[in-house]
Amino acid sequence: MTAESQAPEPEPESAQDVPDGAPIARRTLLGMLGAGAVGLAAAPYLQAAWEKVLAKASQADPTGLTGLLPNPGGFRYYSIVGSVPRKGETDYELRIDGLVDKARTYTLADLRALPQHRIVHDVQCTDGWRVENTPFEGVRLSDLLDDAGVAAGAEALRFTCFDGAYTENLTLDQARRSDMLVALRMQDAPITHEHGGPVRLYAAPMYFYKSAKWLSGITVTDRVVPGFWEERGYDLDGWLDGAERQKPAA
Ligand SMILES: Nc1nc2c(c(=O)[nH]1)N[C@H]1C(S)=C(S)[C@@H](COP(=O)(O)O)O[C@H]1N2
Ligand SMILES: [Mo]
Repeated sequence: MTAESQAPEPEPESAQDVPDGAPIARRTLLGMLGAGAVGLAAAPYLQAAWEKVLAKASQADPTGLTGLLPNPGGFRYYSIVGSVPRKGETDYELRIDGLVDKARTYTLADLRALPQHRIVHDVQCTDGWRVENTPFEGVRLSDLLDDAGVAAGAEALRFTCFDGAYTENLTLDQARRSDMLVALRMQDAPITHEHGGPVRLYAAPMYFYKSAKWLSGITVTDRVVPGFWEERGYDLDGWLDGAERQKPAA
């Protein structure tokens, strides 16, 4: 199934579900959200609640207009599909397969039992927004690759997501850097559903589109397979700056 066949058609005047369940015209919804932002900008303790409203609204918004609403926390919420199932303790799994000696499946508890690494780095989207000094924490991709054992002929990794649509890729050399994480925590708390929890990729030295949310699969491949945005013109390598790729990560 392709992402395009799943994408809802834009319906600018259609009714939308809002958090209280009442149908409301999109224009009204956006108006309400805009009005809410004015007060919230001055009340940092409401930031988390506001981010949830933004995330909820953007999931019901095929036009992407909610991405234009102000968010003092800096993050925008992206999903190429309208709704994503929630997964957690009992039903989350990460599968590693393809060109490996031993395919493996990890639960959240399995992932937590492995050595955790914390990285603080700026997050940068190609759309221009940036969030500085954002901590992410989780398991190194290289540790998972060592666990599975990379087989002869392996060149790259293909990431798949339980939204059923998004894909990403890294070369094997990129994936082995110490700043490539299978992240369980963001901003020193478990990753929220809105930010791609319970597990997302965090490719620290690259633009944020490389950091696949709702990560569910890692397939080791014999070549780079372009991901969702790469098929639409983005660079295969999402390096944040030219210098960074030269220096090996600490
Ligand atoms: N599964 C999935 N992962 C994704 C995306 C997406 O739409 N779906 N968008 C990417 C882009 S372009 C960005 S900037 C970040 C946004 O992460 P955030 O929603 O936590 O801010 O997720 C990346 N990973
Ligand atoms: Mo992005």
